[in-house]
Amino acid sequence: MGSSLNQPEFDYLFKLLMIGDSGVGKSSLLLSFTSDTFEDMSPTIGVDFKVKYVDVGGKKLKLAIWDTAGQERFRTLTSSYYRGAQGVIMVYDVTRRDTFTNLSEVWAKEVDLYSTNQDCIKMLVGNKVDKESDRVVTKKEGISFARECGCLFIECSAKTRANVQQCFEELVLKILDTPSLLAEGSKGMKKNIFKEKLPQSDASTSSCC
Ligand SMILES: Nc1nc2c(ncn2[C@@H]2O[C@H](COP(=O)(O)OP(=O)(O)OP(=O)(O)O)[C@@H](O)[C@H]2O)c(=O)[nH]1
Ligand SMILES: [Mg+2]
Repeated sequence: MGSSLNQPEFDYLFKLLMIGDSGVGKSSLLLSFTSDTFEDMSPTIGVDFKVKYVDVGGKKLKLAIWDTAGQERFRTLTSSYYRGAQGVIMVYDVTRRDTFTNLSEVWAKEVDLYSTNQDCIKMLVGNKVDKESDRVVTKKEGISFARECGCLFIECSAKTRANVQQCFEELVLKILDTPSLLAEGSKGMKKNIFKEKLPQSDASTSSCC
């Protein structure tokens, strides 16, 4: 019964950003997380965006997940998407070493440069662990790099969906554990519009332009 009309739709809105080289599986991970499916995808053009509602740590969360293009020609476009993100997911492909080395050469630098939340939580993700026989980047190397740049770390597979939910959940739990990212003024403001005093419903008082 309890009508949802006077209940806030969610407790927090978090903006998450996915970055990493082209072909590492960012869009596939996002699809795997939001739709429980895996299909062959075309490279992302510019940026894509998906919303998912989750219950984590006893909170109702709205996740706005920005999936950026890894291709170099979109790099300048990508920088503006860092604004206000509480979490950044840096993805590499465990079967392609260049995607791993580019994390320190390119992606970690971008995060430092463009991130506007200084406490923004970073998650390093080694994807495609289903291709174990083609693996060239060891788990130990991933852990070590994550430690170096203060990231969380997980290995997963968008294809088998191994660890995909955990990846997003662990990131979100850490955000929930970071007071500065929950504070009003950050983009993760508690959504309170149903509790806010609404202006008098008098058209003449409207300040809308
Ligand atoms: N075997 C395997 N293949 C994967 C996995 N994740 C993605 N792929 C494949 O890798 C290719 C690239 O995946 P995308 O998700 O498009 O990669 P992306 O990082 O979004 O690439 P851009 O949009 O160009 O930045 C596709 O052919 C996927 O099917 C995985 O976990 N395992
Ligand atoms: Mg993509």
